[in-house]
Amino acid sequence: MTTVYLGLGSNVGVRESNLRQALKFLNGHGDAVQQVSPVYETDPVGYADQPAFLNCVCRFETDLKPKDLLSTVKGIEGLVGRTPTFQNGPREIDIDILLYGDVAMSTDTLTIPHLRLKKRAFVLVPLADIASDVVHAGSGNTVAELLETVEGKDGVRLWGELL
Ligand code: PH2
Ligand code: MG
Ligand code: MG
Repeated sequence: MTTVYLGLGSNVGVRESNLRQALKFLNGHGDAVQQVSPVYETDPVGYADQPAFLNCVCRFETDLKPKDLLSTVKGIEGLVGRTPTFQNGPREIDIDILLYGDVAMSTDTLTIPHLRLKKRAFVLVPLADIASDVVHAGSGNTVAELLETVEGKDGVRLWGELL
């Protein structure tokens, strides 16, 4: 089993239900969600003219290889009702592989750790709630260290708990 951290986000439809459904489907895949961070309401990053997101992070144990995990989370996005938009655009659900054990890898379709993780307060704030001492493979910094210097933390506001 490998410990994986997944980032979840939603800004279309009933955002909370979309996050809950995604976590439910993740549990149904023979693997298990071990921990879920608090949920934050976050200002959109990358494309401003869209509703605020709800974001959270979960810790997930899996035997799936990175590529198979990617297919699995894409399948779950479809089950939750994700419809195609554009890069950084609005979405019913987004599930991103943030960290996969201590793996650092990059292919055409998948980069681990997630490419923009270090720059995104909406990921680092919830990630630090459940994984502050975990090391970001690649940079060697802990999540807590990355959080200290990231910009945009004022756009990330505690919203509540899902579980
Ligand atoms: N996801 C994006 C682009 N911008 N902004 C916020 N606040 N939260 C997100 O989850 C998000 C975003 C692309 O995946
Ligand atoms: Mg994303
Ligand atoms: Mg994504």
